[in-house]
Amino acid sequence: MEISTNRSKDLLNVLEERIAILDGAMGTMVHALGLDEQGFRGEPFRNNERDLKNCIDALTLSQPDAIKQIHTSFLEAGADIVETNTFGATPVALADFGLEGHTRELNLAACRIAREAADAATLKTPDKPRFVAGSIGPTNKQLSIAGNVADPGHRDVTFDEMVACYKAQIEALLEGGVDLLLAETAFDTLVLKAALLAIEEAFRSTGIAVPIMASFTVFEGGRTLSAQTVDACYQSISHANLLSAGINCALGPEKLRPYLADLSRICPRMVSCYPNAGLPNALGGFDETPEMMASVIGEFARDGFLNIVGGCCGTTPDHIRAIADVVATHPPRRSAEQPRLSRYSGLELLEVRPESSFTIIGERTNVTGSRAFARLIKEENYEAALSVARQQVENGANIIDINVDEGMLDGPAVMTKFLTLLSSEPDVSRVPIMIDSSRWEVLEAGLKCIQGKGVVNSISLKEGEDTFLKQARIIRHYGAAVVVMAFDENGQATDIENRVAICERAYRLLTEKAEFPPEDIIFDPNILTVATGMEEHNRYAINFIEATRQIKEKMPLTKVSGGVSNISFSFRGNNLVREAMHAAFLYHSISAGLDMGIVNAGMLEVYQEIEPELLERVEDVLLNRREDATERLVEFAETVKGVKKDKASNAQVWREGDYASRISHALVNGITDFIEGDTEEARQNLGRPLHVIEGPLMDGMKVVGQLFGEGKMFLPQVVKSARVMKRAVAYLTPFMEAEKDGDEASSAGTFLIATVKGDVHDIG
Ligand code: THG
Repeated sequence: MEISTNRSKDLLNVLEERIAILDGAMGTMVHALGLDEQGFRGEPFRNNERDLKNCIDALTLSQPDAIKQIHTSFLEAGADIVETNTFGATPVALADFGLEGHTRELNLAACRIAREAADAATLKTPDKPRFVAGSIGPTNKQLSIAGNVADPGHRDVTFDEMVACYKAQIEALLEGGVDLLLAETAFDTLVLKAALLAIEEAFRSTGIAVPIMASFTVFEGGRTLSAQTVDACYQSISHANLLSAGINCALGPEKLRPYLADLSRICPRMVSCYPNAGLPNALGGFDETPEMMASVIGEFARDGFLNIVGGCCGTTPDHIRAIADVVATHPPRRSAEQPRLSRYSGLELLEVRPESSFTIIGERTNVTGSRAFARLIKEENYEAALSVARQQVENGANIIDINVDEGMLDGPAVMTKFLTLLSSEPDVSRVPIMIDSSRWEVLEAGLKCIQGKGVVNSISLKEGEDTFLKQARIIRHYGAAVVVMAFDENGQATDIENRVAICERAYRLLTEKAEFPPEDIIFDPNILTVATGMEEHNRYAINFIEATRQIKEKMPLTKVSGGVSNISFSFRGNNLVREAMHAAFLYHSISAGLDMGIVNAGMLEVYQEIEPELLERVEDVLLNRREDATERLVEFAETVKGVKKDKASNAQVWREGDYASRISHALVNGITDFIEGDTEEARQNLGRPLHVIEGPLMDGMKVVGQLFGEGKMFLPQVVKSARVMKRAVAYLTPFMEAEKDGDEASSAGTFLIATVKGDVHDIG
């Protein structure tokens, strides 16, 4: 919705010109003014039996003049924006004090008080209009974190309950005349997402739309309480139509600096920051003086991090005055143009850049794709089922695909349960989640459980445009990306023209009618089984590859993905052949532009290492190179049936080469079993340990680098190579130390080397 109030538009004008000043802490002032327990009580709460101490929101009704005085003192100190006294005025938070029935009354009254104070200040200085922000706190409930450590699958409230709860508050704030809304101190992004959805709903129900600020809270290490990094957190809410994103509370200004710098760099919106006056001291007080705070915040302004600034816990009108003075001489931040990349998030950000290597989506957490996972889910052995997810991530999955579609299971309930448990596993929920189902109810249930920016897998035009658009809009509201299958009213597309045409039609609908950014669209032009013996299936692989090429050419910002293991269903039970087919199919598809694929992350084969005869027969099938391709591959498959794809078992062959070729083989295939013996042999031949590193080890790594560059190896395999390299170097280290000892006089000097975040060296 368009911004509907004139004052809100005035605010946008102010923000064009300068850094706007937000007020300081309400709670600190309440204590400073000595609004004691009586103050919390008073009318109309005289008969309330609950302990109202610390229910600051109740003061709006029992001490309205004092609250107004606090607003006025911040306005006099230079604040452009004052926040309503409604941080805890949601039904769930008020329920702690038995005041949930007063939600509407408290919010309306808080708006009236703040409005009066702001309007009086505007009258005094008409050239400096003042604004009221409706404060929306995080509540006392969490959705991504279990309230009870003993029961990580339990939540006190549901996502839908949180949306309804927030909506009750927000409707009152909008009717009360706020100029903007501020969802603040978010430490669980799923709760923040609920607030943002409630805001949209409240805009529609009241017909009033105002700018939205979102502000989250990070702790030491730069993560929210639910463990998301700042960039992952921003990505989770990047779909919302926000005025600003920012950080407030917890750490005090100095410790927020690196996280604010991160946010400022990646955020295409305005950026806000209102820190505490330092970390709380032993008595729960805050020690930073106005001068201390202002000096750090002045640096933030100078460095171009800020559009809106103020104070959180412990900040007084003096702090706000000092902050307003120090930022007055600096222009507001101008956000840099962001490249249009596909970005997803779990606890951490996943960014797919044009130069990124292939993105691996783990397939094993799928009840139809893994008998083991299906059994665990049916037995409700969630702990072991979670470890299937963990293995996928350990084996290099960048995203995990989760599918619980099975006739006997209650899909929405099982999806909810599994995702809820998963959110308590930081080593797994680090990566973004792909919610995989052919049932809409399951997809929607999944969307309500993930705090990151995930992917919905999938929707299609199977049931026509109306259903497609309706689902797409809902997915967009939750901020997820989407997989679109090349399927329409006439069925699944198999020829190239249809695969591409359906994707183009879906693209137009999504971008023109559902406000989907192209970079959030992932096309799946159908990976279908080949070598089935049916002639009409012979072109399935080659058609997928060609369709991928055309889709990427026509819609370059979108991504293309597919379920890779589908290609080889004809060879079920014969993993040697299946893995060779996957490696070859991936190699050709990636050359054509395939960005990501659902694969068994632990089982990827190196293209270069496929036995030449098998590779030829596999490629004959995939590329449809000869009439008898299927027969010839089946024939070959018969000869290797039951052969374990265990690399050590065909050790004899590669063990016969010289040490250099053995070392190279070990590095490319990630085999650690013999590396120490081979390294020793090289050392004896070459004399010095350094010569081994600079010779056969580096030569082997060069091969790895080249294969990686050509798309014939993937990151998880390179990580294994790195492991082999590390073992070899560890073996050589004592020999190098010994050489050094014999050479007392000389010093090698110190060499300091750094790498940037996100660089490939992160893989270790
Ligand atoms: N496109 C999209 N999503 C998808 C698919 C797709 N999701 C599901 C599927 N296809 C991709 N996932 C798998 C997962 C496993 C297997 C195939 C595809 C598989 N599993 C072994 C089998 O069936 O032989 C199971 C062996 C075992 O039990 O361990 O092959 O195309 N968008």
